[in-house]
Amino acid sequence: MNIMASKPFTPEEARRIVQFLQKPAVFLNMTKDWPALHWTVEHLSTCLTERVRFRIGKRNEDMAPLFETECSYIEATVKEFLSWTLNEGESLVGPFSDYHYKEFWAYADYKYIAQLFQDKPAIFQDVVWSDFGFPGRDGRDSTLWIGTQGANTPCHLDSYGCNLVFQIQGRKRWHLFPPDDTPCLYPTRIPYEESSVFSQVSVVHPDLKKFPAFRKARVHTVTLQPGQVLFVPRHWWHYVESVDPVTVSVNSWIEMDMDDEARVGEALTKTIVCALKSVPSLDNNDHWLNPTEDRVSSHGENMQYLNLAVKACMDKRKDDTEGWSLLAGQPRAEKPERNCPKDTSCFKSNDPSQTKQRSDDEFCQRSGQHAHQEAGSPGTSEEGAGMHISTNDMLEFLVHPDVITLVTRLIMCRQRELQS
Ligand SMILES: O=C(O)CCC(=O)C(=O)O
Repeated sequence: MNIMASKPFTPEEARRIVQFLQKPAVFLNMTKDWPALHWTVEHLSTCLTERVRFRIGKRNEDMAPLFETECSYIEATVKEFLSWTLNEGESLVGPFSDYHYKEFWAYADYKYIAQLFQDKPAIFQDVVWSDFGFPGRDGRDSTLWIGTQGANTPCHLDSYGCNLVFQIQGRKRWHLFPPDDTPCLYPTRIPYEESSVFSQVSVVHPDLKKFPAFRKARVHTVTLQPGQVLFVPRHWWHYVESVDPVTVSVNSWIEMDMDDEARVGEALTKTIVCALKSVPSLDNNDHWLNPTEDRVSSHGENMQYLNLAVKACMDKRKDDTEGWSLLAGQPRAEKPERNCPKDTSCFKSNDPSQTKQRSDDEFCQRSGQHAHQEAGSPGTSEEGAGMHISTNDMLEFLVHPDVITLVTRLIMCRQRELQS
């Protein structure tokens, strides 16, 4: 029998599911013919011979999440990792020698396959995301995760895109929460990582005295088995734990239209976090930068990044409006694509651009931004052909009375919660 014919969805059908579904889902029988199905740790130990960084954590049942800033790190080959798991740490030499297998877990997480296999590009084709309707998307656009039992990723949401996760070896348990549950998950940007918002709650052993609203969070759990593909919709929170002795998975984040605006939010967050955390002070000497971040960027770099993000958003908005009037009455998906690096051309938000623009305009009017722009004063100051946001502009936005009121309310809410 033709394996392709026995797949439950055509690429077009799978893509539409990914495009419109607002809940997590597991795809079955979509990967039977994917060569990456053979990427077990044994196999990877033969083709991935360079050392990679493993994150090490202690197996325990803490009521606080183990953030990446609190883990240990070692460099080891997959072969050394494999023998650590096989010997269960008995008579060990080498990079894992300080870590008893029964006490610790290890995780080579979030590894860009494009970097791992840069000298073996043929291997990229082992991962066939084109079966999900994303032509040309393969291992080059994916990350690899290799872990032992107990290896976990703290609960977080990804700011950009949605996610397809292919489980290859062993099983992983996913705990997912909808975006509407964000207040119940006590979001934090420390540790700071661009594109990840962490939860302060250890979702498997929550401290309900400290985080009472977590009681109301609506968890969706699934244990992902080898061969299955999990779809994680945009902004769903997730905590992930390996439940078998060895696990391997590969994922790919799929870009979405809304990422442009999210990029502005991320640039703002980075600018504020870096500015405040770079100030020497007694309460400012914690490990706040996630190890996945290279370094602390300067204020100048952050403002430049912010300006680029805003410009990309405005250019897109212009394109969308023009596209809409050119194709009046046509669905947006018909509009010629410009901004997506990959072919995600029909992968659009459900928001018609006009509705979004109207609500943006109303918001601007309410917050006084139109008046500013028309008067040519702060909000956005002119510079050359474009509109440059300066540090003063940014300060003005941040100390806007509405923002200050919201922050005041958040402070008071937390203090009241701590008191009760
Ligand atoms: O597999 C994991 O441990 C976490 C994966 C993850 O966070 C993601 O794919 O967004």
